[in-house]
Amino acid sequence: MTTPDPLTPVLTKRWLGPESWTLRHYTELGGYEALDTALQTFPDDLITLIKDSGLRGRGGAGFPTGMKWSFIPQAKPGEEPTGPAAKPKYLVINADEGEPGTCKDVPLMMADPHSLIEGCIITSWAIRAHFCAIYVRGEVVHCLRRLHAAVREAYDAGHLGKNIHGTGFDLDIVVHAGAGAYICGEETALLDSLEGRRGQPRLKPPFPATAGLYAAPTVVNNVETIATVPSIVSGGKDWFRTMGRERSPGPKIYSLSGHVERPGQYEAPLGTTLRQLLELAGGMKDGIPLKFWTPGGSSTPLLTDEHLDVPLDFEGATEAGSMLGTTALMIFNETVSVPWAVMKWTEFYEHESCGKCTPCREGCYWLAGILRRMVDGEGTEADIDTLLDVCDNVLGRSFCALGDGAVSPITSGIKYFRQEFVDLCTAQRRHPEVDRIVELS
Ligand code: L3W
Ligand code: SF4
Repeated sequence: MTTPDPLTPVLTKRWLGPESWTLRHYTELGGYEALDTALQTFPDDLITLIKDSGLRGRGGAGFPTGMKWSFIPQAKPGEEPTGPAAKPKYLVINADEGEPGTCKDVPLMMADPHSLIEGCIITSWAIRAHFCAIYVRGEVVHCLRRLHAAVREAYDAGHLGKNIHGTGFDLDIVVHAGAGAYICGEETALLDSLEGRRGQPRLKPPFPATAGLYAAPTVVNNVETIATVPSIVSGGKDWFRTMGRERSPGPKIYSLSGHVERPGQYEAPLGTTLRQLLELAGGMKDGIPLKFWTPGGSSTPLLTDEHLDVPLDFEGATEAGSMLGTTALMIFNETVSVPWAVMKWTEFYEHESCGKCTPCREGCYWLAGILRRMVDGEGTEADIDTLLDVCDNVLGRSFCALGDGAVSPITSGIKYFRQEFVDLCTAQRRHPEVDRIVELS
């Protein structure tokens, strides 16, 4: 990773150090000092600090973090807890990074696992949890090993376990491996999976904050969100708000992949534009012009070269007709066929649809089938309207966000590049990429 302006290395500042993942490296650079500060702070004051900092969830939805923590039912000081406040509280970290193009949480956990662990301890103190689970995507075995080792180091150093830092506060962290289903990144499917069941979304409300893991109050937050917490405790809300924009403050890890000279993670303030990020990443690969891109994984509608100056924060991306999502920017140059790319993403959703609700289960199957037919040179122009009609019956009618995400590439692809779909149908011949694959096989 390079660090030219306007980068704001907060989360990534330790990544390039030798053995950056070790406790020794983390503490040499001030790690676990925020924990001491936090443990001397009344939990409700910590929640207020996070609320005032404006930190918003980094997993895709941008929900205000402090507000989510404040939903956890707590007994009033001096009163006996009753009802939900009497139940145990849990913290669950969504480390099931599976959104196509998204590659920020795994690099973070590989390079700097202690920032996540310190964030988990501070958050657990704030919400009064004594158990935290980190649910990691099962395929990233190297990351699981690294987390296990870091958690062990933290126990051995007295940052975890009983009587943390002599305060009487107890916390256990368990690192749990998922089994590779994309849907388990949806928070309630993740909870079902963690409880040992098949991961499928639950009806919301009740939200996990009131009925989550084992039906007890649970905060579910993304890795990057929680790893940001120690820096806010150390730096304060005003420092945090010096970065980013009024309603989307702070730094963000933008992951750039595809046709750029230097793909990778670039930490910059929320509101940074693609034009600025491309400069940091050395520009378009081989100078071939940009054609389309996604701001936050394949679930966020495509944008084009008209949108180079859109501020990439929660408001800016939405105003441009997309979503910020996970800030996984997939960049495609002029050589890429939109119908082909859209078909590949739709096949992903067809495969990952959990099958619980009809619009998504059947819709993704038919959408992928129609797109395959088009790419095989057997589509008709009427198929374009059929695609949009099916999308219309999936969007807003599915049980969870996967259905809405699945139609995003199709509707936005047709919105900006309809002629390419028309040309594919009128040419009545296989897409050249199919010919290439047939030749290769
Ligand atoms: C209590 C209320 N809690 C909302 C909580 C809710 C959740 C958070 C956001 O999807 C998006 C999705 C993907 N009382 C509450 C409340 N909450 N109202 O706030 O909730 P929600 O439903 O807006 O979003 P979500 O279900 O968490 C996340 C998009 O992200 N995405 C996918 C990313 C994939 C990854 C990955 O692979 N790691 O992150 C990309 O764009 O489509 O729209 O905690 O409980 N009244
Ligand atoms: Fe499952 Fe798709 Fe329905 Fe979500 S929208 S519950 S993934 S079938």
